[in-house]
This record gives sequence, structure tokens and C-alpha cells, in this order.
Amino acid sequence: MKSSAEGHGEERLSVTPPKTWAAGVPGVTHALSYSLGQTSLRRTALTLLSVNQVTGLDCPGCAWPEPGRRHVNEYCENGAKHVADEATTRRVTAEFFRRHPVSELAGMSDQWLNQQGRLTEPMVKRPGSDHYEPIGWDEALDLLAGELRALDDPDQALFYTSGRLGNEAAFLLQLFARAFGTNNLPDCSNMCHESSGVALIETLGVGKGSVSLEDIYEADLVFVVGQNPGTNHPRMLSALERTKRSGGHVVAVNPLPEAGLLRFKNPQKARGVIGRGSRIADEFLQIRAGGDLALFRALNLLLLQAEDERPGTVLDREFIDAHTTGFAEFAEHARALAWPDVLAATGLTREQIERVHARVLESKKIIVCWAMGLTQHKHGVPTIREIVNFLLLRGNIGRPGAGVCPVRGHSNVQGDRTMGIWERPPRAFLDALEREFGFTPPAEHGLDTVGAIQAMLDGRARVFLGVGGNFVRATPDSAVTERAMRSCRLTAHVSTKLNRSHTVCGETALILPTLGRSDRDVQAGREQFVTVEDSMSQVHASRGRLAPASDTLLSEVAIIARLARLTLGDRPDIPWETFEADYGTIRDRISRVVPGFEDFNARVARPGGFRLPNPVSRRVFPTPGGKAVFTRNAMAALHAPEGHLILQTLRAHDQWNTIPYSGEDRYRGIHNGRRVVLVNPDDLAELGVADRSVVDLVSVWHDGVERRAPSFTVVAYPTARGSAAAYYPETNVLVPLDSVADFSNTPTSKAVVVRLEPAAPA
Ligand SMILES: Nc1nc2c(c(=O)[nH]1)N[C@H]1C(S)=C(S)[C@@H](COP(=O)(O)OP(=O)(O)OC[C@H]3O[C@@H](n4cnc5c(=O)[nH]c(N)nc54)[C@H](O)[C@@H]3O)O[C@H]1N2
Ligand SMILES: Nc1nc2c(c(=O)[nH]1)N[C@H]1C(S)=C(S)[C@@H](COP(=O)(O)OP(=O)(O)OC[C@H]3O[C@@H](n4cnc5c(=O)[nH]c(N)nc54)[C@H](O)[C@@H]3O)O[C@H]1N2
Ligand SMILES: [Mo]
Repeated sequence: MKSSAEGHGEERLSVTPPKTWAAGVPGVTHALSYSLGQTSLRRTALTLLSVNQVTGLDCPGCAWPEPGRRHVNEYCENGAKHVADEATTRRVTAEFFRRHPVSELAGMSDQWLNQQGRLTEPMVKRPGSDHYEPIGWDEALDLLAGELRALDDPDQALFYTSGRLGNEAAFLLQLFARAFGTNNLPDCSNMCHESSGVALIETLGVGKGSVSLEDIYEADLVFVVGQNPGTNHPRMLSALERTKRSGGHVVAVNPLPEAGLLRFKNPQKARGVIGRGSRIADEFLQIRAGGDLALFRALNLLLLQAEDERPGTVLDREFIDAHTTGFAEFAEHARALAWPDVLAATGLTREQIERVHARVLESKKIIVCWAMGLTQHKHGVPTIREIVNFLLLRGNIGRPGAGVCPVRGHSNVQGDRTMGIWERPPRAFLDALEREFGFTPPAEHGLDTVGAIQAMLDGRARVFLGVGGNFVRATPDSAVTERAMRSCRLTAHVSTKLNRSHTVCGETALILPTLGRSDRDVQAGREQFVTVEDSMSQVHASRGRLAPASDTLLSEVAIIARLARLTLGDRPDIPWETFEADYGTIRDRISRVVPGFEDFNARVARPGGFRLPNPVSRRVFPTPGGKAVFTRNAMAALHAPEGHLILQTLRAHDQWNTIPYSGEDRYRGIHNGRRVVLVNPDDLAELGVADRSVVDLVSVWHDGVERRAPSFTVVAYPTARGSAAAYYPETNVLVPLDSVADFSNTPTSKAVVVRLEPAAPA
């Protein structure tokens, strides 16, 4: 295995034709073989059997909801891999850190670091030292608390989270940060679905999806836009299969012909194991990167024109009049669209778009699903606003089988936001905190992820605490971010596994190892559970079953509660010790602070939990004017200068975000290599670059700084013209820190202007 972070070329790379179907038996055996490489058969069986059972473990794989009657456990190949990765029997001990200095670890690959196993005891790297050494919990948390207290201003501290955190820990962390005096709560959401939240709050008043799983089953037409469910939300395919069985249709919009969008073999059914599987997409629009705003503007224009031809039959006038504002201004703006701009931006033909328009006219109930292919673009927010326009026109909001469906990533990223992990907390939330806990939380907005990096760079932020995640690999502009982290006085990470953020650290650094979701969590002699909220606002319990990876681990709740007490001192109004001993007492507080959680403990004890109310699904729109809002979204498209391509950075099949599990991307036919760039063969011909040649990717940005990712093997691939693709996080070095989406400040990870330069010989 390669041990250097940047290999030169991919000597063992092999490429086979992309698959046209996803899941099925190879998926399951593949997951099992990964699992057995990590752990024993017994642990594998024990964990997999409890995944997504009513009384079991919430699958950490993604935020797609579990079907209602969960008498069978529904999990997928990739969920199984994520669980196995956590349940591994390999261990990182003090001895490991004695053998490997930090400078050596910083040169190892993300995959290698992860494969060393579970972290087992708290470690500290002291100023000037190149080694982590063991430290007791009390001393470690005292050190961190001391650094926090020593800051001139609470806003010099950053509290980052990743969406694996359960509700209880998330609630405590934001409570701690605010009692300490800051709203600096950057999170992975800032790099993920922030654009969805911003667009949906503005137009519908609620920053979440409005549909349930039943709505998906019931829909006549489901759009799957900018999303690769075969890899990232495999269980979504069983839902789409059901939609299709009841007569619904699916339109996929993507620059890549992703396997899961085309055909699906359901591994949970005998029929899926043999046979050709179900065809998923009835229409596949192979769009150019960033062309979605133009596509939905075109569909909206066609709807307005169809209404002109057959008045009273196309638009839902009753809905528009009763529940929306801004229709007239929107319609006038919509009609100004020029078809040549649409065709250039999308790379589609007018016939393709009209065929989809015809399906729209035939469909009473429409849902649009989307993920990172929309949110991580400069005009991601306007694109999602335009999708809302599209749904509003025919009243496809707030009734069965219709609505918006941003498909979340991390299993509890939506719940963390509900719990107040947000650098821009709403006033009402802060007021509720004040009523419950008797202190006045800071009102000024805090720093998001990009803002946090900028603050570290110019010395405004000095102490970084990450609870979960892998900050230096998830964030853009790797070289710049690494400089930012290294300039901190102290960086500390609450983590389950070793990752690069532990090796690119501040003057002092702490590793605080924690229980994973699959570990049994016992406090004060009683078994605890945590709760999570899925992508469709269902809140339910998650219980770990496995013996913890080491006796020394503390839960996230315990770490945050102890740190808070050490930092803030004993205060009668926030009983940190009680919170740690009984998570039910945290839920009692949540029930009084967060709307929708009334009677939390009782309701979450019911099988399957409960669904948070979403007023949008009742056509109540909590916008300032009390109505859904039509918006005018100026045309925007991506433009690469001559000789350049738009590069999107995405996930391979065998990885969990910043952590590759192997060099395999089975569905796309890429084996034994991650430093590859997929390019349309016609683009290669035009650029004069040969298939399988080795190039450097060089990104172009107005600051004139040259950002280079060396040694990528070119693979001719059926991606849309002008739209290249390569894996994240190896390519994060190319994404400029200030290349962000308008309004949401999300890094534009799906739109980096690059050129391919012949690689310098190794
Ligand atoms: N196995 C596995 N599961 C995961 C994760 C994981 O890493 N591994 N990560 C989780 C997380 S945090 C998230 S956010 C989700 C991410 O789920 P996805 O959003 O599916 O993840 P990406 O790999 O970023 O894929 C983006 C998709 O958008 C397409 N795309 C790119 N640009 C455009 C565009 O301009 N227009 C359109 N229409 N499509 C475009 C790409 O071709 C690709 O299919 O998955 C979650 N689930
Ligand atoms: N270029 C580019 N950049 C991207 C993206 C992209 O598509 N392209 N996607 C963005 C998106 S959508 C996201 S969500 C972010 C992801 O960013 P993050 O959430 O920060 O990254 P992860 O890779 O999910 O974090 C993995 C680490 O989490 C820790 N961990 C795992 N489970 C637990 C747990 O139960 N508790 C604790 N405390 N720690 C745990 C482990 O130590 C592991 O090493 O990356 C973003 N960055
Ligand atoms: Mo994400």
C-alpha cells in the first residue's frame, strides 16, 4: 500500500466500463469482505443485525430515513462498511504514537491513518514536541478549559462539529459555546446543504425537506438532481423502486451516468439478486456542470407558455393566489429567458427538455430531490430557489406525494441544526435558551467554516475544538487551511479514528477519543441511548451494542459536560453532572427549548420515534409575509476559459467523506487508484491530452495563486462535455477558500476551473 499522501501516478490503476446498475449481490459480498478485514465475524454479525432495527443502532451511513415498519433491518452495502469501519478490532495505542512522530503521520495517506484502527486513550502533543504522549482525562480537559479561559474574547474560540453527533451531545455543545459567550459553531453543514437551508428558509420559511418516505412512494414524478444515490444513499433506491412499482416515474439530472440512477438490483430481495433489476430513471438529462438553474428556468417558462395556450389547466392558480407572493414579477422575469442561453448552459437539446416538460404536465404529484451537485455551486441558492418556483407553479408543495427533498448527508446533520448547531441562531432559539438556563446568549452571529479558517489565518481565532469530523481535509484550499490550523495555540479533536486533522495541528494538540455510535454507552450504571433526526424529520433513538473500543473512552456527552464544567465553573443553572449521568435529563431540557420536542422522552420511547411537524407540509409558510415566495433568479452558468474544464470533486464508492476505504470506485469502473480525473473523450481530443496520460490539475482563480494537485491519471469517461470529475479530498487543494456560493458561503466544490498540465516526471 502507498504510504505517502501524494503518490506519483497510479501504477496499478485499472479501468473497466462503467456499470449500468447498482447494488445486488456483489454489493453485499463486497461489504462483508471489507467488514471481515476490519473485525471478526461475530462483531460484524452483531452490529449488522442491529442496524436500523426499531430498538437498534441508527445507521451512520447517511440520513435517508428507515421505512416505517422496521421488522426487517434495512441497511446497505455502504452502511455496512461504515459500521464495520467503526467496529474494527484494530487499535491505536500510546505505543503507536511513540513509534510515529507527528511529522511522519502528516505524510501518511488518509486511508492509512484511518486503517490504524480506533483511538483508545487521550493524547497530547505539547509545544515544540513532535510526538503525541498519553495524558489523563482530567488533565487533558483542564488544559483545554485553561486555554479557553485564557482567551481575551470568547469569539477567539471555534467549536466545529460534524453531523454524526447525536442530538444530546449537539445540544450540550451549543449550550456550552453560548454560555461561554460565542456563536462560533461552524459545522460540516456549511460545506454541505447550507445552500438548501438558505434557499428554503427564504422561499418556504423552513430550511428542511417537506416530504416523507410515503410521499416518495406516492409521487407521480421524482426528480433526482445532482445526487449519486447508488453510492451515497443506497436505500433511497429501494424507495424509488417502490415509486416506480406504483406507476411513478423518475427523471435523473447529472453530468455523469451514475449506475444507481440507471438500474437497481435490490439486494434485499431474491428478485434483485437474479435478473436485470429495476430501471430507475425514465429520463436521464446529462447536464453540464452548473446547468441546473437554466434547466429549471426553461421548465418554468414552458409551464407558463402551456398555461397561455390552455388557460386554467396547467398552473394551480388557486394555490398561487392563496399561498404565494411574487408570482407576477416572477412570471414576467421568467418569460425573458433566451433558449440559446439554456442550451449552452445545460448542453441539452430543446427536445430533451420538452420531453421532461411533457412528463411534468402528465404528473399531478412531483417531488424534487437533490444533494451536492446543486448546493456546492456558486449559484446553488438561486438554483434551489428556482426549483421551489417550479414546484409552486403547480401547487406541488404541502400535499401528499409532492414537495422538496434535499437529501442530507451525515446521519444527524439535520438534527444537529435543529439542536442549535448554527452560527446564525434565530432570535427565538436564543430567547428559549435564556428562559430555560437563565443566561443571556450572545446575539451576534458567529463564524461558519470558511469564516473560521479566515479567522485563524489572521489571528482572530486561537483555539479550535472539533467534535467529530476531519476539518483540514473536509475544508477547501488544503494548503491554506493547514496553515490556518497550524497557527492556532491549541487544536483539540473529539474523535473515534485517527485522521489528518490530528497531524496538522496547533502548538498544543489534543486527541480526545470517544465512543462511536455502535459502542454501548453506560453512565452511572445505566445504559444510555442517543437520538437522531433523519432527512425527513423523523426523530428516533439509537443504541450501541458493542463493547467499547477501550475502557478509557468517554462519550461525547461526557466530554462536553466535563469540559463545560471545568471552563465555566459550577453553576447551579446548568447541571452538567446530571446531564452526563442521565441523557434523559438533557432531553427534558430540549423538550422545553426546541419547538416540536414536547414530551420528548415519552415520544422517543415509542418504536420508530416521532416526526417533527413541518408547517410547510400543511401549507403554512413561516416566512415574514406568511406565504411561499416566488423569486427571480438571474441566469447564471459556468464558463471555463479556452483550454480549461470545470472540475467537480466527488465521492468514490469506497469512501466515507474524507476517508477513502480503498482505491475502488466499482460502479464507475475505476480500480486501484484514486488520483484519476474523468474527462469526456471529445474534450480530451480538443485539449490534445491522451487517455491514461498523467497530468497535474492546476486551478485558475482571480487571486493569481497557482493551486496544483500533482499526478492524476486521465480517464476518458462518458461525462458531460466540459465537466470533469475527480475525487475529494485529494482535490480540495484546488478549491480556493473564497470561491464560495452566493448567500450560503458554501465552498464551490463542484465547480473548480482547471487545466490539465503534463505532469513533471516523478
Ligand atoms: N457511501 C457514502 N455515503 C455517503 C457519503 C460518503 O462519503 N460515502 N457522504 C454523505 C454526505 S456528508 C453527503 S453530503 C452525501 C453526498 O451525496 P452526493 O451529493 O450524491 O455526493 P457526491 O459524491 O458529492 O456526488 C454529487 C453528485 O452530483 C453530480 N453533480 C455534480 N455537479 C453537478 C451539477 O452541476 N448538476 C447536476 N445535476 N449534478 C451534478 C455528480 O456527478 C454526482 O453524481 O452522501 C452521504 N452519504
Ligand atoms: N472538495 C470537496 N470537499 C467537501 C465535499 C465535497 O463534495 N467536495 N463535501 C463536503 C461535505 S458534504 C461534508 S458533510 C464534509 C464532511 O466533513 P467532516 O464531517 O468534517 O468529515 P468526515 O470525513 O465525515 O469525518 C470523519 C472523521 O469523523 C470522526 N468520527 C466518525 N464517527 C464519529 C463519531 O461517532 N463521533 C466523533 N466524535 N467522531 C467521529 C472520525 O475520527 C473520522 O476520521 O466535507 C465537505 N468537503
Ligand atoms: Mo455532507
